[in-house]
Amino acid sequence: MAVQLSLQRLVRLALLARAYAVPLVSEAQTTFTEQVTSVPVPSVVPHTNVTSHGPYTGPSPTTTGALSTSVLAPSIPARPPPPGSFDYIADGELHGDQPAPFTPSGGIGTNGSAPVYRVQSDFDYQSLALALYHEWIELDLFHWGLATFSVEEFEAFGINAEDRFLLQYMADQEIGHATVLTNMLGPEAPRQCTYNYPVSNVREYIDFNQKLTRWAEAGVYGFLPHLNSGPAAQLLLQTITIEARQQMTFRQFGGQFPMPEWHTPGIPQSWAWTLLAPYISSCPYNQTRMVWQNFPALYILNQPNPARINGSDVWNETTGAWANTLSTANVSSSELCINATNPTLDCPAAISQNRSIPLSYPGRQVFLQWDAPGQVVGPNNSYVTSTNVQEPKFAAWVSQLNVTYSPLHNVSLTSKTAYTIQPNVSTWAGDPAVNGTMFLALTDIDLHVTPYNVSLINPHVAALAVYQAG
Ligand SMILES: *[C@@H]1O[C@H](CO)[C@@H](O)[C@H](O)[C@H]1NC(C)=O
Ligand SMILES: *[C@@H]1O[C@H](CO)[C@@H](O)[C@H](O)[C@H]1NC(C)=O
Ligand SMILES: *[C@@H]1O[C@H](CO)[C@@H](O)[C@H](O)[C@H]1NC(C)=O
Ligand SMILES: *[C@@H]1O[C@H](CO)[C@@H](O)[C@H](O)[C@H]1NC(C)=O
Ligand SMILES: *[C@@H]1O[C@H](CO)[C@@H](O)[C@H](O)[C@H]1NC(C)=O
Ligand SMILES: *[C@@H]1O[C@H](CO)[C@@H](O)[C@H](O)[C@H]1NC(C)=O
Ligand SMILES: *[C@@H]1O[C@H](CO)[C@@H](O)[C@H](O)[C@H]1NC(C)=O
Ligand SMILES: *[C@@H]1O[C@H](CO)[C@@H](O)[C@H](O)[C@H]1NC(C)=O
Ligand SMILES: *[C@@H]1O[C@H](CO)[C@@H](O)[C@H](O)[C@H]1NC(C)=O
Ligand SMILES: *[C@@H]1O[C@H](CO)[C@@H](O)[C@H](O)[C@H]1NC(C)=O
Ligand SMILES: *[C@@H]1O[C@H](CO)[C@@H](O)[C@H](O)[C@H]1NC(C)=O
Ligand SMILES: CC(=O)N[C@H]1CO[C@H](CO)[C@@H](O)[C@@H]1O
Repeated sequence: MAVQLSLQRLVRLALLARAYAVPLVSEAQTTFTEQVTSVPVPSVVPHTNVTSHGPYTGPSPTTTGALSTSVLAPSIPARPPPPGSFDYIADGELHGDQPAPFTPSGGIGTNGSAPVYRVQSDFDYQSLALALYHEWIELDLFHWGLATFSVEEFEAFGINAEDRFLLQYMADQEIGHATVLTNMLGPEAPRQCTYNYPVSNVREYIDFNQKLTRWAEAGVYGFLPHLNSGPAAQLLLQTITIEARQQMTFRQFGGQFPMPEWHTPGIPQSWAWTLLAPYISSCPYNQTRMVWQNFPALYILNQPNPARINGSDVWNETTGAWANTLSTANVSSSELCINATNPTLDCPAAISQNRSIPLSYPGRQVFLQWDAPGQVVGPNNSYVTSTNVQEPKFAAWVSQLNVTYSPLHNVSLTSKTAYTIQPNVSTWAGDPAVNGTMFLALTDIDLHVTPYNVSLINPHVAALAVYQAG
């Protein structure tokens, strides 16, 4: 009986061994350690460590401006919902025959066709190329910080050796992200560029990372459901969820509440490109160009400063326009939250930090200044800022699921200044909409847009910034 059993077992093991091409170690053994099956590892996209940083100083570019073909109309008209949008009866019952057991009818890309992971339109190409430009800058930015700042400088903000390994790991994640996007774009995919970063210490660096990953993330959410290629959207989705975790990690490194909102906003591609391009110094000869618009810069003159104990008590404390990242240059040591001894006011790196003095609040007067269009920005200074707007009249607060307009006051077209009042709006009861790392645009009209059509706002945008609401 015992012999029979062990024979059966040996036969089973031999079959298993053949299936996995694993030799049996010893016939006498009744158990064995299955060897790990190896499959070929796909290579990553060619990349190097960017060695040059700083503003572009080379010759005037041979090509300027966004990529374009024939432009059919100045804007896309708003239309009613497509026919049939209200036909489906949402009553919890099944309304069609099932294509297979346990499978409801409907869905897109569900009929068994083999997925093809490639771009399928200009919209897809330009959107994924934009996302790739972001992955490349992040790869360099995360490495650059580790190489630039000392251990002591990181540790002064509570960012210890294990945290710094996480930063290194996040850089490595970008290699995978750049690879998957490059593979879906093909041989003309944008390559690595050189960059300039508006930071001079660890605190400013962490804030820039926190803001950049937010607009990179929100930039993808804005186009993901509009891609022609569902398979490409699938892979990008499984990439951008990592970006979202990085954004939260950088808020945690900065001692900020990790996610003071219930939803993450989506923004148009031209907004992400507007915010990104100024930090790209030069790109290789032949780099694939972008179709997207570069809007003029908006300066938040009293941009809340998360490095302060009282972050809203500020004037002109950013390292520049666009990202409007925090500057610690003129903050006295006693006003820095990193030095606070009261745990409700301090801000070393942590999983979560309560900030008992809010960075911003409904009713706050926000002072604004903006640039005229016609400035060269981006790789090799080869893109030019533009807007259709003659006179901005509103501030559009783009946060969570909402675009909320507040009127501009004291608009001066000569000094290009105005102020507005932070609106008091909620997504749902209990969730103030304006919070976290979000976006502020100046517009000429208060066009009603919602998350799926927010890019219809573009012809009305005069200038653009990141706003640090919480
Ligand atoms: C870039 O530098 C990092 C160290 O910061 C190193 O781990 C990595 O291997 C380098 N990558 C390349 C492609 O040289
Ligand atoms: C399956 O769906 C795809 C679109 O996802 C479509 O192009 C294709 O024709 C469909 N195939 C069949 C057999 O219906
Ligand atoms: C941009 O500048 C870089 C560095 O000077 C140069 O190698 C590249 O050819 C330039 N690209 C364009 C499109 O002019
Ligand atoms: C530039 O791009 C074109 C096609 O886009 C390609 O044929 C050519 O080889 C490229 N030149 C260089 C120097 O990379
Ligand atoms: C924080 O600063 C704002 C703006 O100056 C001020 O109104 C508020 O009273 C300050 N809060 C505290 C707790 O000091
Ligand atoms: C803000 O600070 C910068 C740099 O110190 C200065 O050039 C600019 O004039 C200031 N702007 C305002 C509105 O105070
Ligand atoms: C810091 O303050 C000084 C004077 O108080 C001013 O000249 C300088 O522009 C300020 N720097 C920044 C970065 O705001
Ligand atoms: C953190 O903030 C929340 C909301 O204001 C408050 O209910 C809670 O008591 C605070 N906890 C600590 C430990 O500060
Ligand atoms: C933003 O969120 C934080 C964390 O929940 C909260 O303490 C703060 O009061 C919020 N700000 C506003 C304006 O609601
Ligand atoms: C707005 O303009 C009015 C009238 O010129 C002036 O009295 C007021 O002080 C200005 N407000 C601000 C905040 O500049
Ligand atoms: C904010 O967005 C939610 C979800 O779309 C919507 O229900 C709510 O009415 C919006 N609030 C405002 C003030 O626009
Ligand atoms: C007084 C004091 O504690 N100053 C510290 C404030 O924080 C900075 C940055 O961590 C330190 O360099 C100062 O020594």
